[in-house]
Amino acid sequence: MSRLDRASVRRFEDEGYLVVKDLLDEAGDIRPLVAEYEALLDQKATQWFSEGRLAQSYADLAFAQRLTQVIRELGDACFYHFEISLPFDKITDDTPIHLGPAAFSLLRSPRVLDAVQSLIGPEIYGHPAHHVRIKVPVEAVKNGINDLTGTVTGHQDQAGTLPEADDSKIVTAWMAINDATEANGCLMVIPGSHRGELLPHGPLPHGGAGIPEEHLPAEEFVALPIERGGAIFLNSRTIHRSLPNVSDGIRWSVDARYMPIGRPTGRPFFPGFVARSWLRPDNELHDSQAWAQLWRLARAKLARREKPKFNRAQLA
Ligand SMILES: O=C(O)CCC(=O)C(=O)O
Repeated sequence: MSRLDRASVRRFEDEGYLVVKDLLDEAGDIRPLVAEYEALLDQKATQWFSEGRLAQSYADLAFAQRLTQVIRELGDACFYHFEISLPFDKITDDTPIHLGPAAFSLLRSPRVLDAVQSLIGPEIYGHPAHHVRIKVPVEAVKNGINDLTGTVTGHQDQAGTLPEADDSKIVTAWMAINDATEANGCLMVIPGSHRGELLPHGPLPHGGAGIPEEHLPAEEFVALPIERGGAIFLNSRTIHRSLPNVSDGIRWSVDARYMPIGRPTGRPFFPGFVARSWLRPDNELHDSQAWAQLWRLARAKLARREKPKFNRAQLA
């Protein structure tokens, strides 16, 4: 059981975020995901080398260096092959997405769901906004502002959904797959900012989208370094960001969102799933193949329709 104690729940409510050390299970949550990604990178690098897109397959490099070299050569758009969600734009039948069993299993981690249950109750819907982010050293990316592989500008997650979800009580669980440090671009928050309104979001002068400088509150961002296996929970109005990775390693995280079952997700074109239900346990989705199929169907539908409006600012 990884339920949160009352003091932690109160801290989350007061501050709009909560840091929980050692939440993930090394054997059950982290190692299967790492192994899945090592195999995926091996498959992709081998394929891209055989297609003449990479100078080498870099099979002798460790995961972090190999991914960094692949992104250095191909650009960060290749990271969509490692991402567990679809982009908002230009979706075709071939748009890459990774729908592996270990990724789905992490979204259903009982330890994460126990903590989420302490925040929103036992009827838990897995919101479709979930991402794998691997921030590579800033020197390896031409476009440093990329919310999967680089800098993430200040924003509130509420801006990433349609207004219909404003009362859906969506909670973000940000999970550290390796140590997140100030040097490699850990998450940063403005404590208490969830008590304010949803601020304007839009394209920013130096790239990306988020809250324009003039609308950011005067309070400082606080860095939240956290070790592998830890998690940070965020209220959907907590302002957060992350800075460039100036280390020579990677920063690897998975962020998922959860909400009470039966409310609008604010992302109606992407599929969610029942993660936990005490009332109707039969509705829980346990099968990663079925989850993958939901995403493939969504992709096929989106490839055949006009670009829908996903959110207010086209932010993740
Ligand atoms: O991981 C990051 O750097 C940013 C994460 C984020 O913006 C989110 O989880 O909403």
